[in-house]
Amino acid sequence: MAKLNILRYPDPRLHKVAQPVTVFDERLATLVADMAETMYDAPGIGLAATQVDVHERVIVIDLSETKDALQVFINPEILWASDERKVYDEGCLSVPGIYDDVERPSKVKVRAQDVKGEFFEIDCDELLAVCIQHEMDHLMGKVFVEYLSPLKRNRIKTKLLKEERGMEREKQLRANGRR
Ligand code: K2U
Ligand code: ZN
Repeated sequence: MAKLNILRYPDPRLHKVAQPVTVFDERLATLVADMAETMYDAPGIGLAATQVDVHERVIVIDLSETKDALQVFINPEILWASDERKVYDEGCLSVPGIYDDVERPSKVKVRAQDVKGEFFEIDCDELLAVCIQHEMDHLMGKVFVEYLSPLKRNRIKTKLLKEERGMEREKQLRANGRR
């Protein structure tokens, strides 16, 4: 297994639309395993393939305290969403350190395939409903900051670009032996 690099907003690759998975083979199983390892290491409770620069419709989620209840959603689609909506203070592994309120349907019914290609349906509520919708946005090239005001989004973009430049400078100094 391998830890994969998680793209950081505002990397343009986060806005690519993922393609459906058509071949359920060892490569896919390895991708799922690598995504799970990357998610647990981050740590996070969900991860979409888009975030690791793989533009296929693959999501991993684990809401368990013991981190031993991995859920895999391949080619997920929402069959039904409640009229009732709830606000959740969302974060994102691609937007580190930023949390803000996002309103979404409180319940969704999702159809997806497992890693072997078998179809299943699941009724999602509470945190699973929030997480699956957040991840499915990623597969459509959408990052949660796009639900925020342009002012907030631009401030987040500026902050993360400044951090990125600082990390690049630090890496350069270490490479030159000056740190
Ligand atoms: O897409 C991601 O970056 C994964 C998110 C999943 C998530 C987003 C919003 C709300 C719930 C889940 C990361 O896991 S964000 C980190 C995190 C960790 C624990 C609870 C909530 C968010
Ligand atoms: Zn995210």
